[in-house]
Amino acid sequence: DSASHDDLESLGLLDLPSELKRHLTITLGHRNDIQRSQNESDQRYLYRALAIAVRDRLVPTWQETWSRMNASDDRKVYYLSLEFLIGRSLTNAIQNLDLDDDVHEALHRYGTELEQIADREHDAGLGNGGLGRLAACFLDSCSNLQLPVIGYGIRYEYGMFHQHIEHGRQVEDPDHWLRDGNPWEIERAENTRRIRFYGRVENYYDDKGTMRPRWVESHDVLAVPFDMPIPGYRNETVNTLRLWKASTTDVFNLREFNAGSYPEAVAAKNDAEQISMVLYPNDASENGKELRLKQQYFLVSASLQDVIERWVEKNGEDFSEFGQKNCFQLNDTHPACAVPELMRLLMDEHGLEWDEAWEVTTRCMAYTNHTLLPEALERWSVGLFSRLLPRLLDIIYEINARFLKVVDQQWPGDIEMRREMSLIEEGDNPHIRMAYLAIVGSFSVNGVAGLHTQLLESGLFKNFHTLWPRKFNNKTNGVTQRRWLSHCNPGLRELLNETVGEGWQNDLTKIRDLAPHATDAAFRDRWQDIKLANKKRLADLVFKNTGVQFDTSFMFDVQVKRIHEYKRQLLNVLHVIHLYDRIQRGDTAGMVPRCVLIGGKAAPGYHVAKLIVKLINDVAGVVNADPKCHDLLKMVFFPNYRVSSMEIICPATELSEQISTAGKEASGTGNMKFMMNGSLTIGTLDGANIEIRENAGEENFFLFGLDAEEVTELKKDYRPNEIISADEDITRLMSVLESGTFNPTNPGLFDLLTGGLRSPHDPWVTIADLRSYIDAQATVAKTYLDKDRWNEMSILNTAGSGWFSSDRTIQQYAQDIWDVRALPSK
Ligand code: DL6
Repeated sequence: DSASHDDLESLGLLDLPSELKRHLTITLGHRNDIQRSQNESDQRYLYRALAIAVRDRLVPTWQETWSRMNASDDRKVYYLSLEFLIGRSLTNAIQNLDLDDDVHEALHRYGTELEQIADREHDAGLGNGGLGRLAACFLDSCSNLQLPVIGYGIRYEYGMFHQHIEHGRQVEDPDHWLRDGNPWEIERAENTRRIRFYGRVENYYDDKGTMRPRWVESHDVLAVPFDMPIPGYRNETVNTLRLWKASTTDVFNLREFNAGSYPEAVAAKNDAEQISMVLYPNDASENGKELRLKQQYFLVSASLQDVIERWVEKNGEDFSEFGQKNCFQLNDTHPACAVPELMRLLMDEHGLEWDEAWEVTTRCMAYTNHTLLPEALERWSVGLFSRLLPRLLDIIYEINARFLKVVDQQWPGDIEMRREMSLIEEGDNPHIRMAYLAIVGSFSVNGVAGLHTQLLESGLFKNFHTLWPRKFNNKTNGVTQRRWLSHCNPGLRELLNETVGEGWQNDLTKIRDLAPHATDAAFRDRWQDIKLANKKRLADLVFKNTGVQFDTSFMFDVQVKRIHEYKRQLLNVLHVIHLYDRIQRGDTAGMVPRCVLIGGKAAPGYHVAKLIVKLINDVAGVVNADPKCHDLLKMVFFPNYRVSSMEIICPATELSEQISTAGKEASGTGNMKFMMNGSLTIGTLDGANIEIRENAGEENFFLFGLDAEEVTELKKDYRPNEIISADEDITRLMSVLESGTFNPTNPGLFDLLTGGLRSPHDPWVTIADLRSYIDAQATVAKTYLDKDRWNEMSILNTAGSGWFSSDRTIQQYAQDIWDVRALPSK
């Protein structure tokens, strides 16, 4: 145990097997004597009892870390994010506390194993994809590095929807992940905050006779915090993720009640609670819905009030050092209201003047951009803002007026520049540009991979970069090797421990030492055996979920991520159709048997993405039913892809598909998980793929396609139909697709997709990259036939993955942006 035996005893804790029994029988009141039971209900009880027993062991360190942080005068960081895609907590906590042996012993008495019990935990799916999972990896790294960082988010009652497939189509089911309770959270009702909405702004005279604005007649909602522990790796540190739940205010209730409107009072409760009811399931398009803006402001206001209250408790009303001692990292523009909200709190609640408040605010706000897609850039209608957050709108107008003076100094008399850079997009229905608000209010703006940051500087935010070049910086994403290698790939973990020592779990640069072993034949065999065992595990899961039997001697070719046109799952499908067509024609020389797995969720309102899911399923259906394909090709759409499925998928993958249109994927993080686990990448020069290729070595990466500049150039005169007719393979595969092979009873079903591919206006230029992709896939096949070469390349990919640890990313944030140091435990 991480705490010593004496420590545990002094806290009244017994050894783990006894604690498990106690929680099972006393805390949860379980009636049966569980003996070798495999019954579902017993296993759920066991999960809950074990989770509580493990959590109890985190609590003392958690309290100590919190006090250590509060006592310190060093700068602190708050990671504000609408999403934290945590996944499961039990196995993570067991690993970080080094409790594996105790847990094994405790469960042995009930005739079961951790793997089975861990599977009973619902994923905490409080995020859509990359952005939310990045936040979770970052918190893990902050704890690992003992940095004083608190995560702030929303405790959604319903997380990311469950996806199931009916007749090849995605169907969404609500994800009530809290239905069996959440043993990992502790409610902190004493830190409840009050959040205002609606109402109006009026002026009044304060005690000094100065006229000041104030927000009145607001409808208030309460924010109740629930804390989740974020354990560091065997380092006596447990940081906090504070998630806010919305609740009604008693006063609001009572007012209605006194007026004799009991039902209305209860309805009001519902109204308030709606704010934290459900996660918006769009990962790459803004929403514009009032409830979404409420969520954003709710998170921001509650979190800022929380930080300010702790500040005032310690420092009184002196805010002169607040900016130096606190830093808020805005995870995309979703929490960008933090800029005007901090101004409001400092001025209206704590009496600062504009200039002081602005000085403080711009010293502590930092903004991370995660997308170049124009449809994902948030803009809020001024009308909605003025109704919902009237006081914030006044502040935004004032920020803008002052900012436009700066623009005028830089570009005197340039009206067009003022229009372009204004925080308000003018027109019949004016909108607030949230990214611009975040840039103006922050001291740091960063992109998430080298190419992405370059494109922000030279494109999307060019004018801002010209004005403030030093605000901009790059922080290439990373993922935590503790979840994405050590935990999910136990076979490889043991081999790495043996080969390079255990230090890589804390310092992934050490994994470099693996490289010399790539040429050792015996080592390569062990490497391949581990992959094979992982492939078996995945094949079982695929069979359980789809009924399709994957052959583990085939190459496992995988693309898992949100379904989006720019990520080009369609390109992958076109290649499968090409292979299918070759098999039909008996042209199979040099072909390597493949299992192609595609998984991911489509936003419920994204029609084209949902049609892509249908196409994948229908192509898979035809391929898997065709005896000619039996020895050469299998395909599945993996349903309900989520964090816990990736933990099985990435260790088993041999070929990682990273095939977005160059210039569109900001970074990608799945690409890094695959690389760590020894997959080879087939990919474009996009996002972090570029850095993956540099670190793996060009010869260990299958590159294809146009680069970002070439894509821009091509779009001036793009003629996909000419490309199709000039290429025999492509002509044939398009005709297989368009002749209804996959939709015999529903002609025209996929016309929207094929029409898009053939359109000169296809933004994703899929056809332009198809030839190059098919050729690169042929090189993949050829390489796979040479087992030694393939395993060598695989080892060199893992060996080169040190750069992609989120520990490295977080060290860079800590040094270059946050200016914070570790707070070591005693
Ligand atoms: O930075 C994390 C992740 C990147 O790896 C992906 O490339 C990017 O698509 C994703 N961005 C979003 C966009 N959301 N918004 N806004 O999820 O961020």
